[in-house]
Amino acid sequence: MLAGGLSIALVLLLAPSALAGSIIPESGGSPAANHISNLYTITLYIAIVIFIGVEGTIVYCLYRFRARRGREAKQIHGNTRLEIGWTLGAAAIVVALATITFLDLHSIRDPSNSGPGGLDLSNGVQYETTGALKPPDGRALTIQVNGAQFYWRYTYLGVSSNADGLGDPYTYYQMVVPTNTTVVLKVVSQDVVHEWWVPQLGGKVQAVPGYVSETWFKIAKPGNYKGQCSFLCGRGHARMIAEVTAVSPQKYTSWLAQLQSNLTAADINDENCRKELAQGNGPQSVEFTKDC
Ligand SMILES: [Cu+2]
Repeated sequence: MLAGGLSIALVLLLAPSALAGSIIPESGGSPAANHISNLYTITLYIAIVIFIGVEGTIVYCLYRFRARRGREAKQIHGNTRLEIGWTLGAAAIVVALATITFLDLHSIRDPSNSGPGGLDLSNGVQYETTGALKPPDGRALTIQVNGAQFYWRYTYLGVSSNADGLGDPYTYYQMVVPTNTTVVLKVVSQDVVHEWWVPQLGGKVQAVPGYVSETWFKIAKPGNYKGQCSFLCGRGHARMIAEVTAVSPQKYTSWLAQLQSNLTAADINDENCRKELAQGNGPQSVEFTKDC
């Protein structure tokens, strides 16, 4: 009996770390992922207790009531009290799990406000999210995630001063975000259905052509969080890897300014090349800019 109790305690103790990433989802990056992981852990604990109880009873009965010479099995039919007991017990477990899940659901789905030390969005109307998903104070850094065969492109919305909204800086593969800041993602696709998933930051979100799906995360500490498209989207699907890099708000601001000036410089160069081409200077001409 003591050995049984100890082994149950050991399994319960080791389960989360041993099973993290396989049965229990990865977490640690963002509140939503942590809540998802907690729900799985609670369910797993209950399942382990039930598993050990049922299997233990079976093994005990096999031993205790095994066939012996001269022994005759008692002929019984049902046990109303037991049957009502385990029906009510099972129902109570299901109701408890459903209640816990629904109580926790809003912490997974709805963004919370940015934490102290996050990116200053106080005067940044440009960062304000306009979709359905927003934190209570309405301020979140909004980034568009565009799925395409076979890459992810991230557009840092509201940064450009262009009236048409075009000209916002963008990156491929790696998304950079500030720590302690609520980031709302607007997930879109330009060809087929893709699925954005960085396990440590939260659940999966489908990128469906013609629709804008939203999700959010808030990363407490700097680091890299790896992800991958999780919806078979064609033969290059396996190459649709993603990375979210969290840096301090100061680093983020200077990184974004650098990105913007790099893109502007590339645009000016592009424009010059086009002018030279229009003047009849081709790549073979001496005047043609080297960088074209
Ligand atoms: Cu894919």
